[in-house]
Amino acid sequence: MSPITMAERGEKRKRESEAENGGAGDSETPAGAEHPLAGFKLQSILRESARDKTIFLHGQVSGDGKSTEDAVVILERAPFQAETVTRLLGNNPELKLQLKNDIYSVYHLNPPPELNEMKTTIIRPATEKHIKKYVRQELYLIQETGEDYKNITLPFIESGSFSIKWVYNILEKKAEEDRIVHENPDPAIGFILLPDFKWNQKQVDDLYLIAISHPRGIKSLRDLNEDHLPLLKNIQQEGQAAILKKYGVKGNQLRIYLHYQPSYYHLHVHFVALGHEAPGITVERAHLLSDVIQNLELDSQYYTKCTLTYALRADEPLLQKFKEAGKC
Ligand code: DD3
Repeated sequence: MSPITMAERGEKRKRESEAENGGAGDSETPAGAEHPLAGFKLQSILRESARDKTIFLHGQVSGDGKSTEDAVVILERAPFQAETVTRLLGNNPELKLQLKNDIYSVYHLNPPPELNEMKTTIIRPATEKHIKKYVRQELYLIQETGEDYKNITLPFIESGSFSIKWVYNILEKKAEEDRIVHENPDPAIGFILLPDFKWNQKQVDDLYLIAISHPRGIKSLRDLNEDHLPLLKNIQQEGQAAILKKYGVKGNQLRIYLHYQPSYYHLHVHFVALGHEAPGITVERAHLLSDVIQNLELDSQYYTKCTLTYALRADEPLLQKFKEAGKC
């Protein structure tokens, strides 16, 4: 679908939804069947950040027929692009003076719609877990020993319903195939590199890609040993080369790391612009791929034996398991 068609469709939907909102209220309209946020009713604001220019919303949308569905909607103002800033300023009539004092003045600028984009991420149907995830919570550090992992964390992961359908969709080319930047199809040392959801691909300042391993069943850092070195080195080398080729960003300007705990239990590696302070780059969560490779070279069992420190939210079931075991 061309961008123009998408924009036109968006406009059409907007008019229809406005008509709907001005009308009888709950009545179904033809647009209601298609619009991902048809009949959106705000339930609560889960979180907002003035600094990040984001807001996380919980609401209900009309599902199939008469039922309603929970949805999480994340709105985020898009970063500026060097290519369009001149267009933003050049004799723009929508520049309204707010105050002037000496050499200082402040204006309100109303950008043209195409430069006023807002990234909108929708999760629907959203589960209780999705909804809770975005509410701010007190955090607590866990010091997970190798034994703790075996006795507490692993059984918890195995008992849980952690759907990674979206990961398999990518690996099986059922979704996002057109977004793949690089693929090594080898079943043992292969992976797919593609832009993460968090990145709109319009500026490299906040470049963010993920490498998803073709081998399945490697849940996290804890499962890695020397057998995985060829896979990890491959991801590092080919990932860097592909990013240099496509985006012109060199390997020494990338922060390449794994999360522990990860947000999904299938081996993946984050490639992020060094200057971008992405969430999850904190010392208690990010493990540099180069360090991981070194540690495994020193000791194949490094990650089965070592104590890993990470933060858990107050309401997380895993924290409860550690409490029950008298470990925190
Ligand atoms: C996710 C972690 C997961 C909410 C949100 C994201 N990159 C993804 C589905 C497809 C993707 C990702 C979970 C889910 Cl916003 C809950 O991330 C994804 N596709 N991070 C890409 N390319």
